[in-house]
Amino acid sequence: MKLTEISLYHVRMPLVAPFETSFGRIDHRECLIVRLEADGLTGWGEVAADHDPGYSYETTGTAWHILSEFAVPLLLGKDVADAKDFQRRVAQIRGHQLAKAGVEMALWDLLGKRDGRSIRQMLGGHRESVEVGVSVGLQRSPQMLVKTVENYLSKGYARVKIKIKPGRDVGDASAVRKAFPRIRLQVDANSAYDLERAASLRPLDELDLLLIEQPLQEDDLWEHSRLQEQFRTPICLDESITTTRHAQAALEMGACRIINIKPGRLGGLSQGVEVHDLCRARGVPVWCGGMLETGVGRASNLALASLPGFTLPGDISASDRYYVRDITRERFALNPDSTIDVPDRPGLGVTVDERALASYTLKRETFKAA
Ligand code: OSB
Ligand code: MG
Repeated sequence: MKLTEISLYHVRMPLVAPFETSFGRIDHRECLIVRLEADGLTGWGEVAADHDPGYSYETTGTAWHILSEFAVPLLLGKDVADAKDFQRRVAQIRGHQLAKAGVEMALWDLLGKRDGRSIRQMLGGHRESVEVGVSVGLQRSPQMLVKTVENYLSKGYARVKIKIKPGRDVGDASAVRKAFPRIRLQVDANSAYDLERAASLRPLDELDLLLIEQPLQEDDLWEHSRLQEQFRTPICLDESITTTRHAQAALEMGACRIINIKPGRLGGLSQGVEVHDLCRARGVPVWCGGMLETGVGRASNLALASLPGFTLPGDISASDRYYVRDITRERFALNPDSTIDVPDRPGLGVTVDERALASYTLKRETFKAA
């Protein structure tokens, strides 16, 4: 489709509650929203980078720079056939997966609207609703954590992930396990440990956790493989897996037994499907991670998570877990069986509320083909 107009929005939205991880605490989330125009149609995408380089080196600032200076000139006025063609065109931009993924998402939305097909259909997803859980940030105390978890359980979430960091790991996880002996529980360290310090996590192996997510540094595939040998609980990698090659290497060297697939971190939905296919062929379970997305990114995650290899619940919670007012007219609700419905209208299947979007926009720029 010939891209006649590309707009970038730098957005900042208040969260319903602060979210704290081993890399920091936020009460607002930033992102970039991408809008593509082609053949009289509009496609929307979301760049999941945040303000600070805590989770990834990418930020809303770097994404703005990379997209406006390098990606837009490669794409504007060009006839982009599909995601593969898009990836070929932006291949000369090294890294910056979150930035690329936001544009690829908008392209999928356009292609789906042109063809009258949902992204789920285009990707070959077979589920109409997907199992989800909730990611709970660090709380002031283990008691507060148990209360917060209880509140989410009462809303119907059947799987809980808690964030951990040194000094707030075994105690927090044990308190939750003791209060709720039967729930599906997992932990996420966001790279807060080194191999030596991670030895203190050994008691986690007795808590019947689904997985331990990203304990070590993101470039430490080898050390994750050493750590996995010491644990019965599967290690799951998030930050470490930014390409299909990394996924392959991680599995070959036993650095993890489960992969968290975030299409943003991998550079796009097409790359998310690639890692899914690789894992499925090897019998490795995957699940869809989250980045506190708006309704735009949430719709994309739901479509991806409808693929058959996503056998563990995703970090895709209901809209009201994140935002009082979202930028899509559709709000995603939790079904009583801890699932969320996958949009079935063409493209992402959501409508952007442009007034809400404008109210959160710090900066906007539109590039038009000559
Ligand atoms: O590590 O999975 C993570 C949010 C922002 C950045 C990284 C992560 C997260 C979450 C929240 O855990 C998942 C969600 O509910 O969107
Ligand atoms: Mg994570």
